[in-house]
Amino acid sequence: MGSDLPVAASDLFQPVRVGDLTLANRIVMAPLTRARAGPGDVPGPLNATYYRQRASAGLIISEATQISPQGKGYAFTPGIYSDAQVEGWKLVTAAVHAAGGHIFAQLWHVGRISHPDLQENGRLPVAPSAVRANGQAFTESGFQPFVTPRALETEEIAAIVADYAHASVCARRAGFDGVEIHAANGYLIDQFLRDGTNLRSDRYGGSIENRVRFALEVVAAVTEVWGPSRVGIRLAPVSPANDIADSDPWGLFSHLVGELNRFGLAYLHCVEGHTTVSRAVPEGFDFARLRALFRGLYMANNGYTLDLALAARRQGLIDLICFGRPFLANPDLVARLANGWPLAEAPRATWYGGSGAEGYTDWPAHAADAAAA
Ligand code: 8OZ
Repeated sequence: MGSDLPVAASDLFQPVRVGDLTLANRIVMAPLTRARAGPGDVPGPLNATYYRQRASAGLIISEATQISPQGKGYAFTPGIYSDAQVEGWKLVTAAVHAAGGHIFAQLWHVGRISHPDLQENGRLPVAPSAVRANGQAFTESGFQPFVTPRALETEEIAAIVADYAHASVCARRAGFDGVEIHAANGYLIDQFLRDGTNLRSDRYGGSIENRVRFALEVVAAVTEVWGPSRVGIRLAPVSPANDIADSDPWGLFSHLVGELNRFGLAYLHCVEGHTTVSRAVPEGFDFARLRALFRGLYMANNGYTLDLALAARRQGLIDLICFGRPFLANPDLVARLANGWPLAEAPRATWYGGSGAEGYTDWPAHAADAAAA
């Protein structure tokens, strides 16, 4: 990921104000599911070490973290709703802060992207409508096909919004600097947004105005707890991840972004293209136009190289740059990019699961690597 462009001339490596926070640089560690939480979906000391090692990022966004037992869709992902989880996350936030970093919690409800084996009492996962996703859920006994979810009753939706508020309070108690609402990648909020998964006829379905209602209720509830300048939102407007589809992504997301402007959020985080797969953007959608519609900071993500990020920053297209995969095997990614040092690559087998340091916290910083050689 070495650069042909002058790194020193870019402000990507300079401090930046985000709301009332000053971040050390504009480089953000993306939310990365690692599936290494302990019993009770509680983070522990090893997770704290992992995040501390990466605290030179201007901002860390935590791995996606379920807001309730119902919001869980993968084995071994952490939660942010129980006292034990709050205590576990305190280890993480204290470690990141001691290393001079900042960290937001990513708030997550998977909706239909789950399985009865991951739900309390083997219940069906819930979704806006009873539309099954193609694909498989990662459960403790391996991959299992998704099931047809149960469509939420109108009266149940307020309780899920309240779960977002409760998780927001837990994130504050746990010492996070803010939260990011995960509205991307085909999970519950995205399922409400899209006409491929939202077939409702109540006030949460049908028109674009109705389909964005749940997202905006969640944003209102979370900003009520945190204040808007400590809340970001992640969208993936053109990604088909988790079998999500919509007939008019531009109409939908340009409207949503216009509505988000009412809140004064810390940032808008966009997955540009197909999450982790490609940066291709279908005709009719334009991220530069979306960014121009948003009154606030724009965080770009998905398959960026340093050169792409430098160029996008120089053209005024981005405010913050989010790197995911490169942070897996390069805890000191910021220094490696700034100095043109080589990057390590984490084999896919190390991405998810595992209980020890291997493939998780055993990636050395470049200087340590060089000293050992
Ligand atoms: C990869 C594996 C499991 C979850 C997302 C939270 O797509 C995820 C995720 C990614 O946003």
